[in-house]
Amino acid sequence: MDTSEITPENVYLSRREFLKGIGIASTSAIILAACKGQGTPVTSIPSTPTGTVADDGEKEPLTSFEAITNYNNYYEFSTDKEAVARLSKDFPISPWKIEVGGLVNKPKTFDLDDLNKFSIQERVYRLRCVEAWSMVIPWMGFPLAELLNEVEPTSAAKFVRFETLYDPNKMPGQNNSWYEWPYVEGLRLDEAMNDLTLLATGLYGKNLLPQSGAPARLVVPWKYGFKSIKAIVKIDLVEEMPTSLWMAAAPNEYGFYANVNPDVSHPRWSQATERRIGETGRRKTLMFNGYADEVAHLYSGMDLSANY
Ligand SMILES: Nc1nc2c(c(=O)[nH]1)N[C@H]1C(S)=C(S)[C@@H](COP(=O)(O)O)O[C@H]1N2
Ligand SMILES: [Mo]
Repeated sequence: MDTSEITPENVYLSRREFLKGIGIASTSAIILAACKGQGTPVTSIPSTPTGTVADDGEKEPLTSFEAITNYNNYYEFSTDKEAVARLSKDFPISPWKIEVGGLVNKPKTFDLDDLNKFSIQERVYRLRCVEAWSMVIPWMGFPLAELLNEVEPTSAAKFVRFETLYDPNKMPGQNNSWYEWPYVEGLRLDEAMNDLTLLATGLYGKNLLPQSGAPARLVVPWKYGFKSIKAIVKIDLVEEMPTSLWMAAAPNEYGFYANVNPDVSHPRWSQATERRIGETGRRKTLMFNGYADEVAHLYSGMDLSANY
């Protein structure tokens, strides 16, 4: 992850153009069902994507489908955000299996049919990359807790470890020996069980495209985007804190918790503000990316200034 996160203007397509593109009038009703606390989640289940995410009375428009699917961090394909869509176009996402095991009573391998049995909700979340840009994305998915409850973690399980597919023939970026592949991420079990934590299978009402982490990726909206691991093939319940790919690559820059925090700078840049893709100017970064009401209790007693 470098500092060159300037978004070229051509990435931006207005919502109006997007809606025209998929044949929905731009005057379509905005459906905001449940909005708790400071902002999000907006846990409505509309038939068409919702228009905005509420934030202290301010409306934050959805990032366009074009931008969400053409400006991607996915190092298995490229470190060039605008090349990922093209390079991942033919990545095979079916059949697929996610092996869930470790410290559980009922280990299970989920195929795509199994994943589709969970009831899919829409969740509009901010995504805040550690590089200081952000988007608002209408995800489709289900709480990870539902899947974890099905396998029954034992009392010894303290963390959840996630792994992306390892296949350098299909993911050419994995030939880059700067990183220890496969991509690995982790959460504390209570973080993984929080209702905000999603296993996402779609966005804008459609199945995920390869560049967005198809067929299933994690979404942890109060943490920097790198925690939201794509193309998951393995989920293990473990006792020890997992070492993520980014912790291994640059331990002085990327920690395990990676909670969005405007007061803790990255060693090479400030995290106080962010560039919202599709907008000019910058927005103030919010503590826990605006989800403090939902998750701050998970960290009571922790020194957040050391929590990068
Ligand atoms: N497997 C894998 N997952 C990943 C990444 C990656 O390179 N490989 N990049 C992360 C980073 S840094 C971010 S910001 C988000 C970007 O998600 P998006 O491309 O859908 O916006 O995915 C995260 N998940
Ligand atoms: Mo990121």
